[in-house]
Amino acid sequence: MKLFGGKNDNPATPESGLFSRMKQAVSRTRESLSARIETVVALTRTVDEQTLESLESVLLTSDLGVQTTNAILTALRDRARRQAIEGGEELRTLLKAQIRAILEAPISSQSNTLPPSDAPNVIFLVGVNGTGKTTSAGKLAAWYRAENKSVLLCAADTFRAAAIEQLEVWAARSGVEMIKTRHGGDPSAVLYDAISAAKAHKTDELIVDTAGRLHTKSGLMDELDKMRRTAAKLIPGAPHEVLLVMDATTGQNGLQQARQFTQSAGVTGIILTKLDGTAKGGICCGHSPGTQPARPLRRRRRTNDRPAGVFSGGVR
Ligand SMILES: Nc1nc2c(ncn2[C@@H]2O[C@H](COP(=O)(O)OP(=O)(O)OP(=O)(O)O)[C@@H](O)[C@H]2O)c(=O)[nH]1
Ligand SMILES: [Mg+2]
Repeated sequence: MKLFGGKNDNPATPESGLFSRMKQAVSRTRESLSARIETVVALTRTVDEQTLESLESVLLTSDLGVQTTNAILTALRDRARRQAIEGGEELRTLLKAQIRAILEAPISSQSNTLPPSDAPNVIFLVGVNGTGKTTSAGKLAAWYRAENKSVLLCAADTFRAAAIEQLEVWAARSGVEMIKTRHGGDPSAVLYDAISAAKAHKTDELIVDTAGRLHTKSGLMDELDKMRRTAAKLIPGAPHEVLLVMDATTGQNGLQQARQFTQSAGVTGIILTKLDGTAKGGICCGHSPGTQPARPLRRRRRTNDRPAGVFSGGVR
């Protein structure tokens, strides 16, 4: 079975293939959080302190984090003091409203810029080792292809053995071209070539796969900075998106990762991977001072149907 289907598959029906499978995959995480909440709500006749404590424990063990859980519980307790919460049904409605308010809060700081209409949208995928950057580059390429966009992949992970070949497989699966250099080559040089090619061919989306790096290693973070400067020199405002690829099973530790990458790499959004595993998903709503929760990735053309599991505007 082909993961993405052939390049001639009808792009008008992406739901039938990859995307319905992606929705299915992440549903386990959604069900895990909902099912846990449901166990509290379903048994609730009257909402008392004991109910709220049970709910608190569910939210904490679902990776929402202490600050977010506190914010939700404070609002619920406040409401219960002013006007009794009638029962499980009302508690569910209030909780839903709380979580929605967190996810829909306006993004406070800089938002990713849109590229000029004749320039490629340059997307960097960054993150620590093994989170799913290359896999996500392949998935994004397939997603844009299904939307009839022209896509170019840039193999800027010249560090890890076989990284270039790995992306090459994804490029072939998605039916898109790829620009590469030799193993050990300068990532900024291959990026320069890729942007030049994307500009010359008026490519819509340039997706740049970068090497995994620890956010604590300044030399490696400097390399990312050099890539950002190279992109900006060729297209003012580029990269237009820097997506931090995070393994959802990382749980709350991911926040620290996100904060540091945001500071030094100008992250504009987050891709949460491995939601098909044991991730509880609460990290999507997790936030603390100086950060914001993840939200569905905004589309350049202002529509609203990215593949499930992709989030943007995450931690700022
Ligand atoms: N279950 C699951 N596995 C995934 C997902 N995304 C990536 N993987 C797996 O995670 C492993 C690492 O994925 P890569 O895409 O190579 O990760 P990377 O961030 O590019 O890794 P480095 O380049 O080495 O830093 C591979 O075995 C992938 O198949 C996902 O959403 N779900
Ligand atoms: Mg990789």
